[in-house]
Amino acid sequence: MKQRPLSLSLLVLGAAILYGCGGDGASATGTGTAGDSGSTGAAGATGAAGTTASAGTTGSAGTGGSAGTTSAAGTTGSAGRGGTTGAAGTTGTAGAPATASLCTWPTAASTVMVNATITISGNYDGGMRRFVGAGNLGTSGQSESQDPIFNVIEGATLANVIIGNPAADGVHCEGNCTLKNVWWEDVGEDAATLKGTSPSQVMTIDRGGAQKASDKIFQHNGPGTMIIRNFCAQDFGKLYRSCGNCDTQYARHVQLQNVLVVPGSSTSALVGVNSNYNDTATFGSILIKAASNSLTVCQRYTGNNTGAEPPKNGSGADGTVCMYAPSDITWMP
Ligand code: ADA
Ligand code: CA
Ligand code: CA
Repeated sequence: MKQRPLSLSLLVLGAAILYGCGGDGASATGTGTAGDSGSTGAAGATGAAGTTASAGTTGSAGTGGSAGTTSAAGTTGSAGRGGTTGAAGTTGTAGAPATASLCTWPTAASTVMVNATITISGNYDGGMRRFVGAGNLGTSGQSESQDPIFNVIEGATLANVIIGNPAADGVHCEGNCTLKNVWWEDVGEDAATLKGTSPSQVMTIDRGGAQKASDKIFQHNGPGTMIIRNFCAQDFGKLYRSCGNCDTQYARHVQLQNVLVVPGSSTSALVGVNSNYNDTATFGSILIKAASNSLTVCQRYTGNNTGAEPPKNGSGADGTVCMYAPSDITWMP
């Protein structure tokens, strides 16, 4: 009769120890704290493995033992420690796409005829539809009097759009703007222009591509900076030109990062800048599908505001206007 209370006490003690062991792990119905960051995230939906993927939203069970399936919610036990390897982040930021794959042209979901310039404000997602000029916009060729298919106002984003033929004067940006995943199948007078009003404005072109530009792809008329990254430039005259003879001239800046260049018969230079107005051009991860030095990477001009044709005054990296190292440019015929 004296042994029964003792066995009961041992049973209670044993259970307490068991509960104690499980106390370090998250209980079945309790909530564990978030796991540590995974050291490597899985690929983002649209890109290669991100080096900076975010942590999984929930950590795995703590290392202190799995939760006892018969335990009650761990009101007294501490939450499980974060797993030593967090789950891969499902929404990790995708890394930059591989340069060699940038000219993978998309298929249009459908085609829209555009009779009058479409004004873009806020964030516009075109759903990979193809927009084609019609009526007054049904023009291509090199006339400078064409209007754009899209006019992107200050702060707006144009995304997931294919511009077909005729493309008229493409896209105009009034100031800060982003063109994300925009593709020009047959560039009109030019593909896009930064008109701009202030030196602090930035036009960012991220992903997408342009082809069949008998002259320029991107035209920079206002002040500010144009960033062209993760882009395909195929069969064109120049990828970028800081206006050589606009009525009002400014220091303009261009940054090229991760660009696949497939030159055509009219390709003369990647970039044209005015050294006398203190333009700058920087280059990184440029892959040119042509023999070494078979085209000009950075052409310097003496610009003017009289409308005269500006003369060339030098080309190649000079450390002040045209900035790149040999390793920034890869030639691959
Ligand atoms: C040329 C022309 C400019 C402007 C520009 C453009 O550089 O000299 O005045 O029209 O093209 O915006 O396409
Ligand atoms: Ca022009
Ligand atoms: Ca133009």
